[in-house]
Amino acid sequence: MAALPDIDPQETEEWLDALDGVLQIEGPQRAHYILEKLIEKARRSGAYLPYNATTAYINTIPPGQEEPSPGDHEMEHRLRSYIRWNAMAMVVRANKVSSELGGHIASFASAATLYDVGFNHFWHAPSEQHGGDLVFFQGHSSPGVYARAYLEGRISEDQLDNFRQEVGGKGLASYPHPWLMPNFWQFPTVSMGLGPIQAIYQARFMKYLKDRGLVDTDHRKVWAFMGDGEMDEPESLGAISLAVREKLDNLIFVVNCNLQRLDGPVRGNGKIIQELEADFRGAGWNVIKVIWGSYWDALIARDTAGLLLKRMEEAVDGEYQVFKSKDGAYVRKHFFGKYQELLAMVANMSDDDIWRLNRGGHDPHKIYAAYAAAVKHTGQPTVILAKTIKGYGMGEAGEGQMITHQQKKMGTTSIKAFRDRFDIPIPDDKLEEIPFYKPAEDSPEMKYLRERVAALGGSVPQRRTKAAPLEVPPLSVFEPLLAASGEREISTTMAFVRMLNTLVKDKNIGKQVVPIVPDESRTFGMEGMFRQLGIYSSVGQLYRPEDADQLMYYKEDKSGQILQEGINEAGAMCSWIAAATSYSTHGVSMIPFFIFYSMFGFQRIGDLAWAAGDSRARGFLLGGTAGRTTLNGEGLQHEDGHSHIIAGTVPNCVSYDPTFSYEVAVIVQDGLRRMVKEQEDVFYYVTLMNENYAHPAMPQGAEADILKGMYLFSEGKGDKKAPRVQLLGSGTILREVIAAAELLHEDFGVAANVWSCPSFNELGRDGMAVERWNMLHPESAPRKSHVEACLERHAGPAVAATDYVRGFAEQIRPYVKRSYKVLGTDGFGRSDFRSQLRKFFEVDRHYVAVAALKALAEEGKVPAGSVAQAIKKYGIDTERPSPWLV
Ligand SMILES: Cc1ncc(C[n+]2csc(CCOP(=O)(O)OP(=O)(O)O)c2C)c(N)n1
Ligand SMILES: [Mg+2]
Repeated sequence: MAALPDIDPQETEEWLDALDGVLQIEGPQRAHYILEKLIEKARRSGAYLPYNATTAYINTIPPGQEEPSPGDHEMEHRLRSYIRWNAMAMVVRANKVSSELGGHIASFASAATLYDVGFNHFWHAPSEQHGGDLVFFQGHSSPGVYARAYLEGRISEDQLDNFRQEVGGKGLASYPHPWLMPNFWQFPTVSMGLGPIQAIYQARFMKYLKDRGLVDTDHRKVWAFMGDGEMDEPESLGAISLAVREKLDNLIFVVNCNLQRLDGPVRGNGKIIQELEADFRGAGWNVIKVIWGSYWDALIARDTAGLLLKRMEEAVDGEYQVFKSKDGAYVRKHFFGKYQELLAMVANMSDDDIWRLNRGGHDPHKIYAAYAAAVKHTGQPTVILAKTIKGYGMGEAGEGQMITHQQKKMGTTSIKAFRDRFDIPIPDDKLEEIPFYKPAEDSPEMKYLRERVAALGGSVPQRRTKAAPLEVPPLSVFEPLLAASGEREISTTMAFVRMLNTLVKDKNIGKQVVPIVPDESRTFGMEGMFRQLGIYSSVGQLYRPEDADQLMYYKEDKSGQILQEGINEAGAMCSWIAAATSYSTHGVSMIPFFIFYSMFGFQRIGDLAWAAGDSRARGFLLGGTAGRTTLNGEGLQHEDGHSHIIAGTVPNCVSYDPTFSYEVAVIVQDGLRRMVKEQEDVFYYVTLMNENYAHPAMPQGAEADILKGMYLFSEGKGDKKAPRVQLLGSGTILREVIAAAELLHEDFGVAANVWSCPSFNELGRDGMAVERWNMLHPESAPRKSHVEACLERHAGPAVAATDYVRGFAEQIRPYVKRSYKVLGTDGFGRSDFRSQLRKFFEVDRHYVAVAALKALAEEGKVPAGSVAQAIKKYGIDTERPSPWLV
């Protein structure tokens, strides 16, 4: 607007007068209608009027329309001041002892009022009357949340003094970690961007639970707090359009716009609030800007010529930061001083008065009005953009300063100024200790605090650790998968889909199953489920699908069970986390199965998988069409040879690479038992393949060893004198291993046992645990790892081959306790026939046989010549470069 000249002010005035008339007599709705009509008319007449998603740099809610807070403002101010003090004190005290542990003061200092208004008036704890609101706290504002819990009597002084000392379980977690404080924190947020995107999908999942008649989630809100710097993470903004499409009016984002991130300003040369307004408004959110505090109201009311607004819009965030790091005189000179008229406007204000001109995010009245409007808003999600000051109250120790984010120390002068500014009743001679402050139990403040907590049904945050256990079907219901497939050739993906089909029909848990797909159902042969279960859509199906006359048509339904997330692994993972933690957040266990291309799983959304571990998620992740050489035609970006390695790094992720349908059945059934019945806080990652082959029947009694990760699949043929070797394998490469055993027997008279190892990861963990125990109990009879227990009665060197990098099977080397050769698919994948790829990566039957012969030759069990003979016989090129180098 500022760029367009006013060529006829009188005409402008006439139009504005007319609008004023409409506003006064008929109200804003009518004015909006007329304006839209005018714009439409202009556009239809061919005028180019670009859409402008930003509004003036003032509060969205004008003073006259602010809903007043019913609270006792004096009382709340005092309590908030104590919380500010204690939050600061816990960090400064910890850093007096040693600066090793860190902590943050400035972020919560800027957000204290934003949290306080929520705690006092909006956030319901789970109770008989209310399901509980869900709050995603900004991770590094955790000291403020602890400080409030301390006043509420939930946390002791001793715990505050053990901030960030988590070892031993007595201290407080650095950030919100359900893993470390399972009764307190609900959502891990500190990896920037994961809070916002998880909050969106949580709000959506609550609508899903309601629409499916599983949980009444009405009247519950999801509140997500985030930093303005955090909004630069693609995850923060990447899913905001879903929130609009799904009309998530149960979702409220609060962006603390303190204009700074860690290194410096978020948008020194621009305005983060205006930029975010355009992003969110453009996506269709209800945007509420809380820029200026009440002390500005009178000035803004007098700004009829719009010069103050012009100055507000001219100043960039870099300048706003500087203003609040200085004083009133500086603001007078450099902000108002730019125009004589503005200087005149503040002429009768003292420098202190000017300094008191507050920002919206520090004004409880403005914040209350924004929150009240947000919770009442229907049909759209709301974002509140609140302008604050980073390091508010820290004074010369950091307020508005570049370094403030990492300031963990405050000198005595700053501490004293802080005490005076917030009126904390601590005498001068005690300041040195920076003691925590809590009013007497029978003080009016503490009574008020208890009343507020009681009115909202209890304390926030709090986390449930268990839900009612569900009855899990016995393994026998999957009988068809345990028997041999005979002539029929199927893939493990097909076996899994059959199992899922049985599960969704189960009368005890069928309804709890949540199949989640990122536009990949047809790839996995799951399209039959579209019609059978329906694809969840909050509006049902507003069109007749193209394939409506087909048996398995594309059915969208308001009570649909499948979550079809589109090409969006991160969003789908967030839906999965919401479902996988439903036992805790909603008190009802759900059983999510998220099936995705394994390459676009852990590698793509690994940080969310890590957060899922922290969240104590329970559910199944299925890496479909897995394996470097098994998903064969897709090439380098698709063919996964390392997702198991990443899965193995998440401590409570149990992962398997099964070969046969009975292994899939045993693993999934036991996973259900552990997660849904026993309520263990683990989740499962299972890789599934698309290679079709015949499946044998389950060997008698193999279940327990399948779950441990290794069992004897077949004994080697040959008499007592035959050289012996132990062959290990997993996934489809196990079939190459089985073939190698045949070759070894037929071509070289070697007796090869074949061990199926559905989980090298679990074998590795078991081995580590046993080795550790033995080290610490030197005088007890040593325990044996499962690998050792399996192999001890079977002589001969061992060879392992998988469709994953060597590191996968290498994990068990210390427990094999004999010569051990490992083959794997290190290197970039590529497209070709499976047989070509297995040869390329040197994991096919011929390489397994050669590796076995080499191991036997090294031990003198076969002549060295037989290795050379095999190389020649199997046509192996000994001079080709290593596959991981080409
Ligand atoms: C993914 C990720 N990257 C980097 C960090 C490190 N980090 C923690 S806080 C912070 C700055 C945060 O700035 P902002 O989001 O504006 O929050 P404020 O503290 O200003 O409220 C950074 C870079 C992180 N926690 N997560
Ligand atoms: Mg910030």
